[in-house]
Amino acid sequence: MKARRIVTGVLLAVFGLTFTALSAGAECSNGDQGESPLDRDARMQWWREARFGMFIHWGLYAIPAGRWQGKPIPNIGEWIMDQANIPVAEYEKLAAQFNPVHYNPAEWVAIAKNAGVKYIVITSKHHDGFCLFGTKATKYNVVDATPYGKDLLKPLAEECRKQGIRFCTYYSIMDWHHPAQERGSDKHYNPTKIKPGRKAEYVDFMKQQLKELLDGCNPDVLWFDGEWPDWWTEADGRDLYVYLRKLKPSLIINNRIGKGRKGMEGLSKDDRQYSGDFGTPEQQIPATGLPGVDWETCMTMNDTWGFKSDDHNWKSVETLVRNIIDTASKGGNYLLNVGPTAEGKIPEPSVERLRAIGKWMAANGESIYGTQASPFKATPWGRCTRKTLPDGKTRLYLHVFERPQNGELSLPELPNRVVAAFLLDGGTKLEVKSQDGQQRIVLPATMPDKTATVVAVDVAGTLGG
Ligand code: FHN
Repeated sequence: MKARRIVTGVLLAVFGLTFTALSAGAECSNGDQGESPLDRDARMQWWREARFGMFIHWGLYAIPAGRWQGKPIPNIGEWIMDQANIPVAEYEKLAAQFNPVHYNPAEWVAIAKNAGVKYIVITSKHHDGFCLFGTKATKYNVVDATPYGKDLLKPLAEECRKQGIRFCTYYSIMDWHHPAQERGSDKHYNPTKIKPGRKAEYVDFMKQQLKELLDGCNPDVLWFDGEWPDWWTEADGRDLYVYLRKLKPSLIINNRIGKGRKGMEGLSKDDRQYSGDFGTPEQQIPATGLPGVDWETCMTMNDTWGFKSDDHNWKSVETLVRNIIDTASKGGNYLLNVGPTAEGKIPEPSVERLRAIGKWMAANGESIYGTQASPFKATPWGRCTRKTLPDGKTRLYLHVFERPQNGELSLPELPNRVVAAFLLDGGTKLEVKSQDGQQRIVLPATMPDKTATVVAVDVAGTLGG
């Protein structure tokens, strides 16, 4: 064990320096050698093109579902152990009640796929320490500790592969159950402290579980969280990043493996100096994207990540679709959460919204998938994304939220000549006028899709060229 730590230490010292040097040049270290910008682009390509993922927060917390000893517990459902200050021995008893008899991975993946989702990120172990996968590192897992008695992640991973969706998984560094960590205060587990002399033990525990997850489910992304306790450092994150990328060089890892998150904003211009491949704003969409920084915002559909029986504050379909558009227009990915019930059902209000999102994505997904950020500073009528077509032309996708009073879209910042404009859904051609040196697109009297009507605009040459 000690020898391994020395080797890791040396490895880190080398890669740590390499990583910093490389990240200054916007690359990341890749196991045994630096990663070139081309290699990084190739590794990130599917993720950048995907633009839309589904988050799944599932675990023992779905049993109390926001209530404890008959009382409603405030805040997000998956924090009930902390918010109700439930003793570990009491909370552990939930495992004996966990029996998701209605869990149907094929149904969950079909719901996601029909919504236009390209990747799923499911919790493998949240802060409460309960593992949704079979693990030799602890008995506190769904196989050993519940009447259900089967791994929950492997069948979902297999279904994702069958249906052409990328499987990814979430892992919390902070662990309210592991004996090497202790509660932060009398009233709260968060943020945990590491017990003296037991950090290496816990890091080894994590590395064992993460290797089990890679071997068992082969996730394409490892989505870390719970990195904020002060006993976890950026250097720890970098060591873990190098360890994981050596195990799976194509793996993508978020910036919460280290200390680069910057609160709920999730990313900053320094993002490339920290471990991890993408920034992680949470419950917010940055005002603008950050050139050269990959990022993904994660958001709930109501107000909680884990299921709460009394949280009915569901976002409208219009809000959810416009969030996808807004995020893509700034060069980011949108990770939309569902919190399944203890029985294994995705709540009906979530299913209804995902179905409606899927309808919009089926007609307009071309304007989201594989697009880059808007070239315009201001688009008062909505949002814009863009794509380079195989013939080298640039296609702009103008997502009209509010039809301008004069019925025209002006493109003052566009020096390129518009060669065609049409409604993406259905192909109806639109008139393009040039007036006072500005190109203007004449819109139909009523916009076919109140949520967002997409006007496709093909321009000659490269933008600004
Ligand atoms: O504390 C967690 C929370 O429960 C949830 O998992 C979110 C989702 O990104 N992450 C943390 C809060 O930032």
